[in-house]
Amino acid sequence: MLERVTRCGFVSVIGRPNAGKSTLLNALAGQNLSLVSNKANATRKQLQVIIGHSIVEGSRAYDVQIVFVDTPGLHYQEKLLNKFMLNEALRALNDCDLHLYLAAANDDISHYEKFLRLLQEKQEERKKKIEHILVLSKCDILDRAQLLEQIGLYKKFVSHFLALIPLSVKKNFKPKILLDCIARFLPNGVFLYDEQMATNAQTREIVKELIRESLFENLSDEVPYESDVIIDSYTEGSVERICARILTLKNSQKPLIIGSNGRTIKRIGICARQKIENLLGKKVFLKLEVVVEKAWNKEISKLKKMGYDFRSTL
Ligand SMILES: Nc1nc2c(ncn2[C@@H]2O[C@H](COP(=O)(O)OP(=O)(O)OP(=O)(O)O)[C@@H](O)[C@H]2O)c(=O)[nH]1
Ligand SMILES: [Mg+2]
Repeated sequence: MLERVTRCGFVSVIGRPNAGKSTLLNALAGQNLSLVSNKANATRKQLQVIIGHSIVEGSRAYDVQIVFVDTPGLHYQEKLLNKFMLNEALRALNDCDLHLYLAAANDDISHYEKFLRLLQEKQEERKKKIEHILVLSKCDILDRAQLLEQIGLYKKFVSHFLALIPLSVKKNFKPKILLDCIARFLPNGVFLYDEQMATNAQTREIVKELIRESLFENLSDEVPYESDVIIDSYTEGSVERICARILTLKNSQKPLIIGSNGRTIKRIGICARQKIENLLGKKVFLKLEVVVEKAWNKEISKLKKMGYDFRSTL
């Protein structure tokens, strides 16, 4: 008879912009909770995705609650919003029990070396070892020989990581290998969240992200980067009624979002509505409005109103 023990811990998903962090979490959750884009720097703030898993070690069975923390890509820019984003990533590095560092399979290894230097600094500051699993993401973009070569390069850092896991979310994704590995390294403890919960985020926060995802899909250049979304009202019913405002920085961006005869905003609306309907499994009425809000991303107080609240970290 196996003795049953519970484990629970926070696991950050950290790495360079576009490494596939949010895609991995959506694949683990089996639903699109986190914004994904082929454009880098899409995720702006932390999002928790909660996954249950079980492993057996010796005579014990462990039921494990893994609270993944999606983070913005590690990047250094002077703009206030980018500083907030970096802060979010570093905060996770301070707060979580374990870290998954995602390096895209074709990434230059110098970026991982830079991450190790960052870890070293944090460890000295906190006088505590900060453990991570190295995940080589997007392995489908390399052939077998290239992948083995790439893994070979990382092997010289073997004393720094707990495990190296190559994976692709797009091809033969096997979550068990990754989840088994994480479960081994989390502390024993009671579950922090209800087992039914998939995320700690409120539905309206995820809806905001799905609308932002639609902006990334339908707009080019800097417009999605200089835009954000506010959910003005959210009324539940047989049809969910959602009114949202798309904020953008400059007068010249408003016509780009609306498009000639309103074609672009209509496309954005349909795209976002379908994503929200998929998430909620019910019909949605979505009303979008575009407003120019100069400097929405340039002052701490304005960022806070948009849900980007600088908290003490560093
Ligand atoms: N080929 C391939 N593409 C992937 C894989 N995982 C993610 N992608 C793509 O990589 C791009 C970036 O994915 P995201 O999940 O948004 O990356 P991210 O690390 O969260 O990016 P930021 O939030 O900007 O830091 C998207 O176009 C994904 O479809 C994979 O396993 N294989
Ligand atoms: Mg992301």
